[in-house]
Amino acid sequence: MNWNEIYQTAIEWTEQAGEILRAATKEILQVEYKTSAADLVTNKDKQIEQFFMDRLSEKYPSHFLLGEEGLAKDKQFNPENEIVWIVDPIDGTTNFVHQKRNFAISVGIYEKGEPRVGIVYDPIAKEMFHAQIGTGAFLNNQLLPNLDEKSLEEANISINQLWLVPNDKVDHTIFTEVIQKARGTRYLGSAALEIAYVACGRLDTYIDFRLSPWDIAGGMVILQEVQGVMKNLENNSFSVFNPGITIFSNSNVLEEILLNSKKD
Ligand code: 2AM
Ligand code: CA
Ligand code: CA
Ligand code: CA
Repeated sequence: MNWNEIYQTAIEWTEQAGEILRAATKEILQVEYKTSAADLVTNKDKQIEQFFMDRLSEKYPSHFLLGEEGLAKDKQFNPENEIVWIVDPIDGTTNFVHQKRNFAISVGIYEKGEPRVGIVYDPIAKEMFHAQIGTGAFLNNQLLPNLDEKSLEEANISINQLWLVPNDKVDHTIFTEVIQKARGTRYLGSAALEIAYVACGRLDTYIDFRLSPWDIAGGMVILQEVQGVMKNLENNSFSVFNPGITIFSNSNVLEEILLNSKKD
């Protein structure tokens, strides 16, 4: 398996897909609801997933595609045995529709369940975060340094509104002390970009639940390459296929978060 070639090909395709999305921000979008009024999908989500599907079946017909829009879901595969491209065609669809920025294409390539390549591309900012396992992470052509030592009081934490107010999805009190002690909180609305931002130090931690493999598969490889850490608060064994309540973080900050979070 020529992983350098796969890595370069994935970057090239993601860049081409990004051009389609950049152009799409000037067009009229077809927007539909999926499960609720807060859960949007556009014709472009499907078009980009199809773009990856077409190219994969031509160049790497033995590789599988696991995409959010499920276009290839009839093709059965076992992630433990195969090479799978885990693709989120637009991560941050709400931002894509409302802001026309702050969204990304996320691609993670895994072999027998092990991470190999990760790409998170913001086509508006023209920021390509990319990594091949063992060879460092990059923002465009710049090698990203390993994350600095940091404390919670110096940390910016990305966390969404459900951790701040009572709701029926999560115990919103788990991170109250963490939020009180942190320097600041942010929430961007694109999981893939938020993980990439932790990897380049713009954020120090990203906390979320309800994540799916395509939200995190690309970012995880990038974060791992700068010695960032990932933790599933529910079962302690992190897997891209079962993320649960997950913390993506600078390692020192994670230690303090665990000391300051309410666990049962
Ligand atoms: P998406 O844009 O690809 O759907 C903020 O909403 C982040 O959470 C985005 O990365 C979004 O991905 C992801 N997300 C995952 N599940 C979601 C859901 N059920 N509703 C809204 N966003 C969801
Ligand atoms: Ca979605
Ligand atoms: Ca997503
Ligand atoms: Ca998506």
